[in-house]
Amino acid sequence: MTGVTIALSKGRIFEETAPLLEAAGIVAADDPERSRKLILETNRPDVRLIIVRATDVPTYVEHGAADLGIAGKDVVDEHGGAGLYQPLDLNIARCRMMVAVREGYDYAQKVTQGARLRVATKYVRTAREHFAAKGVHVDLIKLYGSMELAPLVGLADAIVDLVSSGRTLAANQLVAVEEIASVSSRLIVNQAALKLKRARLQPILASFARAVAQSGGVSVA
Ligand code: PRT
Ligand code: MG
Repeated sequence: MTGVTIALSKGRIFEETAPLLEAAGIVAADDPERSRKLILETNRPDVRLIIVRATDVPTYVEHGAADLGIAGKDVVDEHGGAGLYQPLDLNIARCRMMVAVREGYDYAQKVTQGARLRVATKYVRTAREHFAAKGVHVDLIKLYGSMELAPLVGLADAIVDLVSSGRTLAANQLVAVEEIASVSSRLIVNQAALKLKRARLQPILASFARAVAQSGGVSVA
């Protein structure tokens, strides 16, 4: 495919990316929330969008099935970033990666005692690196969703999860005890495509950068 393929997920990423795409002169022909199509044509004959699970975006871009992708820093870090160029923080879908425990659980004391914590999360790599850097021993339990349930039913002592408003934690009598990272969505680019399709990709990257700068964001590389 000589045109440009952009991978993104529906939901909050698509909603917050649509204005940036528009600023780059790219408008999807269908609404991914209504259409069941997984390949969306755009107003530009040389640009198409593919709709994939948020966690799969880096995989499509790494293998060159998509030239560009938009994914949360949480997802990119968990993937590891191999083969990906990350030129731009899009400053959208902002949230924080946090450690949370049940209200009343004395996290600080457990950690200083050198206790072995059971930590449930979808973000196993991120959690492993975080606790290793602190010198805290953890048993990691991989989950695919609803992490907030784990401490309530005794599956884990703590969770590592994303928090934005904090309402989900509060509704489940959990409290955030540590911030691991501030998260926003990143533009990711297949490194080979960047060389081979430079003429097509560079103007799109430049318009994204302009749109982000106008909305107050920052470039990271
Ligand atoms: O939902 P699905 O299982 O299909 O996939 P996904 O959860 O991977 O995708 P999606 O669309 O929910 O999230 C895509 C990206 O949005 C994530 O990778 C993050 O970078 C970003 N983002 C921003 C968030 C949130 N804010 C967020 N609050 N992703 C998830 N949440 C969840 C969080 O996991 C928790 O369960 O919302 C809940 C907490 O929200 P508050 O507002 O109650 O704190
Ligand atoms: Mg979700």
